[in-house]
Amino acid sequence: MDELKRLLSNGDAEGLIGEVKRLLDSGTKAGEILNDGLIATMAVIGERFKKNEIFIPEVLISADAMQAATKLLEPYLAESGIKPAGRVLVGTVKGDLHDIGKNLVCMMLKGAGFEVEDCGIDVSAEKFIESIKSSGAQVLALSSLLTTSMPAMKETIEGLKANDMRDKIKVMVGGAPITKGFADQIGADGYGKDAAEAVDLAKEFLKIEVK
Ligand code: B12
Repeated sequence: MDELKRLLSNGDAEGLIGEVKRLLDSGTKAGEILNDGLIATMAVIGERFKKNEIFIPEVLISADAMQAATKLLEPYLAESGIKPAGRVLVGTVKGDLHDIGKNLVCMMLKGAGFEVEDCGIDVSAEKFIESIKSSGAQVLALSSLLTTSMPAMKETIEGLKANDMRDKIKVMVGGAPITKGFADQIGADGYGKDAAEAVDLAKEFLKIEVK
């Protein structure tokens, strides 16, 4: 498992895939590879990112490698009946096309074992509501990078209320111009300053122990 951790930390996708295959062949359980190997390492990467010890490019490279390795494990995990930590719907709100931070949030959530549905960019309140209904997500993560798109976060929360859905889903907001004060003001359940905090919030919402 040490080699797997090293390869993921270095973002070596090819090496990581080879190591995951080797571990599976040698009888290591897919759940063990996911939880003790990949997720545990992504948590360390998230912490280092939070402390500014590593930066976005490194996180993106490791997150990509993690996604490739997770894909490989998917059929085994489905077989062993391991349940995902919860389902999160993620999107950049209406009027906003920025998606780098939103993609990072998706990747870190996936890395932490959440099932993630990415609604994309420029997503209207109506589209979010439709997607919540069809996906049964427990958490909604909204991203905004423009001061002009911030009101769309409020509109989305108002839309949930109008559809009697507000108490059925936890809402977190984030993005460069967003603050805790703004999140409180629009009635969001939480604000995260980075992708690692998005994971902490999702765990908190779903009462999963934060390591
Ligand atoms: C890259 C970029 C672009 C790219 C976007 C490419 C893409 N695929 O996303 C392009 C060139 C397309 C672009 C376009 C525009 N941009 Co621009 N863009 C940026 C820039 C330089 C970087 C943004 C970025 O990706 N940062 C890196 C990511 C990783 O950080 P992040 O998004 O903040 O995400 C992190 C956290 O915020 C958090 N997070 C993000 N979302 C969420 C969600 C949740 C739930 C949580 C918990 C956390 C979280 O986690 C992430 C990881 O840590 C910023 C400058 C800046 N400093 O932010 C300007 C900036 C956001 N853009 C700006 C502007 C004005 C525009 C344009 C209007 C320019 C124009 N005149 O056309 C257009 C708008 C288009 C539109 N309708 O959206 C302004 C906004 C100013 C304002 N007050 O609103 C900025 C601040 C630049 C500036 N200083 O003027 N832009």
